Amino acid sequence: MFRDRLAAAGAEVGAALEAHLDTLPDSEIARAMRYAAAGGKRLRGFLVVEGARLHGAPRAGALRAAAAVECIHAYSLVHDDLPCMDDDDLRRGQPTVHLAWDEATAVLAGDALQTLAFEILAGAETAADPARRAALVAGLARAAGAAGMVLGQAQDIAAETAGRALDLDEITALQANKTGALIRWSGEAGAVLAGDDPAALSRYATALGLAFQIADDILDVEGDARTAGKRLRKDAAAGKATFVSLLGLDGARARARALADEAEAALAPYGPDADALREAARFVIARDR
Ligand code: GRG
Repeated sequence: MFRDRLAAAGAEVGAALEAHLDTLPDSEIARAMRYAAAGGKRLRGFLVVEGARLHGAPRAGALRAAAAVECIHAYSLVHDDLPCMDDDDLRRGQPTVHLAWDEATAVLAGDALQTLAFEILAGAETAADPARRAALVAGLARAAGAAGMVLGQAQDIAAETAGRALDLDEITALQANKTGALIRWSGEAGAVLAGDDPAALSRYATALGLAFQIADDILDVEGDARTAGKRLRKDAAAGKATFVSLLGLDGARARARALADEAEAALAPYGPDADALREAARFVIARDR
């Protein structure tokens, strides 16, 4: 079953990530980083590992790339939860880092998770070929920064004071940056590790990323906060335009299904070997957390 496969890969990625965190000197920051990096579905790490398997890249390097993207993801959640951003009190079923510690610790733990990601990725054990390591580092920096995730976050914050709701094209572009860029990098990384063309995985992950975000908007409306491990119904309360507010619940569900189909179609060159990634596309639109 797909959930078991995701859980098994997630445990492996989590163990790799913990091993890197264990190289840090003991400190309150390192403890906050460990807390922030714990848990989660490890979907981005799973995509890296599965892409690497499809392209025959060594598992050890794939686990490093997977740990790196999960560090970036964890940092983004810690900073997103800060009072100056989304001001959230619950993440992955636990108090957010700025409540469990304080704001300064949360900012620094996020910063250090980000730098740890690049330390892991740049390490010689990630890929023997330095050009592949450099491509992964540059790609992740681009995906996480002011051309990707940070830009999307800034667009999201700007939308709150724009005086009008964003339209469908604007929301799609915002989310392609905010959550899509990191998911796309995760999808492509396995091919890059193997020195292969990532085009098919890129098409897959681009559609998957948008489907993931639509599912997140649906979850915000329909989900159970205890299962999701985070506060829900925030979008409507904030008067934010989402895929649900723009398309309606049924329309959003239909769009997510069409994107999952598109993601699956992109995997045609891989045949049945890519079945786990096909199931991931179905999982993403049906998830409850
Ligand atoms: C602070 C620079 C900066 C960026 C933050 C991605 C992001 C940008 C904020 C997250 C806000 C959010 C809840 C977006 C919805 C989509 C999303 C990224 C959900 C969380 O990802 P999951 O479901 O989380 O993969 P787990 O806990 O399973 O890893």
